[in-house]
Amino acid sequence: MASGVIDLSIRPREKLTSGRLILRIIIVISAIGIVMALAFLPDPAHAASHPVEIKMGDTPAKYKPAKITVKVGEPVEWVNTGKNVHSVTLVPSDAQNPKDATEPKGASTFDSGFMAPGSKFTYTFTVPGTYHYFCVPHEKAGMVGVVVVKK
Ligand SMILES: [Cu+2]
Repeated sequence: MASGVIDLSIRPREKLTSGRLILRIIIVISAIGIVMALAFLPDPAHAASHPVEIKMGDTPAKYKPAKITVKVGEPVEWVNTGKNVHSVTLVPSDAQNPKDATEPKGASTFDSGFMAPGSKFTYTFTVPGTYHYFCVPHEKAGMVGVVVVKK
């Protein structure tokens, strides 16, 4: 970078060439900027190829994070990182509190069933909106989660 700038000042006579060099430097600086942006900001393409992960722990029994926002078609993966059985359930008839199991109009309900420690459950949302789900054994203990799905 710095040496490139010095090279330019050595040949001030070549106006056309220096103009081209300035353009090249601008391109290089832009490329560096893009690389830095990719390194420090979340990359949507990267996020799409790796599911968004939610950990399920025991003390307290919680989803971490309890609330996430994803895009339609972006897979979400729940991992039971605890030693107890958990679940990822959006079945209104199984909920003790109706507010813990809601889905947008036209969306399907889903249920992982009981998940043993170390097991995973993946679900891909196809209808945008807000989903409230819960853990069957720990709903009363406050193990509830929210997924906001954007178009
Ligand atoms: Cu649980």
